[in-house]
Amino acid sequence: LQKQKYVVSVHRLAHFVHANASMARSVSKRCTSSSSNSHSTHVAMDANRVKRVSIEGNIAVGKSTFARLLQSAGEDWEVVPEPIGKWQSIDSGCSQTASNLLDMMYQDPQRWSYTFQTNSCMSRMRTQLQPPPERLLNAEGVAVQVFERSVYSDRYIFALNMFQLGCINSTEWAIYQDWHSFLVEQFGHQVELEGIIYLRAPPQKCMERLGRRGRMEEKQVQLDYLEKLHGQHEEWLIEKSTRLHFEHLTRVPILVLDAGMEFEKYLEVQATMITQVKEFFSKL
Ligand code: DCM
Ligand code: MG
Repeated sequence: LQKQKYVVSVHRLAHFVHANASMARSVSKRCTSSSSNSHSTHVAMDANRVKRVSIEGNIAVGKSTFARLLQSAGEDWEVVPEPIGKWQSIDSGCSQTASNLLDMMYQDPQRWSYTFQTNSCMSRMRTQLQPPPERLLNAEGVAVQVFERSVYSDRYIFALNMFQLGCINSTEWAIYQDWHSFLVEQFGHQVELEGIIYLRAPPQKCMERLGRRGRMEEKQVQLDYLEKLHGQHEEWLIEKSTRLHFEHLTRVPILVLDAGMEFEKYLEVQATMITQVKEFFSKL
């Protein structure tokens, strides 16, 4: 009886996932079903799935600028910005003023890094689960949802870096990794990516751009912090030496774009980047 109950609930879950997701995007062959005749339907549906790609890169490398460029270049693409506004304004319920967790984290990283990383990853999960807009579902060409960063950079760049710096202690790190793996596995195909674009630039360039954009919370950020984050990106996306915990992530294709140039200013550089992106998307 127990077993039967389990089977029923798995089927219910499968139905629930299907009913919800199929309205928005197709359910994958890798998702939940074990019955062989639904397999072919899922394979066929998978081909129609809106592709999901994240833009990764150091702080102030130009992700938002690049995202705007993408948004204006492709009608079948939707850019989903990083939910940074939420981290700057946490509604604490009881007090009148919202707290700025981004600022608290930079002011006192030992105290607030774990809390910040929990909150940023949680809000990112929500963002990454957002169904694509209607127009992408009816797109003629390759429809792509482009996310500014992902639950993977949250863990393998920022949280890992904070742990290595000693701002997240080993107990917090164990807890973080535990719920992160649990959530990613639970949501499965819904949070998987089909591709990653890595905007790569020397940390010194990012430092200049960070100074220019002048975000109040980032005033104390030093070059050596950006160098560490650069190293994390290189280890994950170029050297591939970061230990990953999700099999699909080890197979995701990566497009590396040189963001060392001031691409905001040069139309030819932008055009070349867009051509590379189009080619990359067409193969996903
Ligand atoms: N950030 C962080 N940890 C994360 C994600 C982001 O500390 N998991 C911080 C780095 C930047 C800001 O949030 O200060 C995002 O800015 P940007 O989009 O320019 O990288
Ligand atoms: Mg940004």
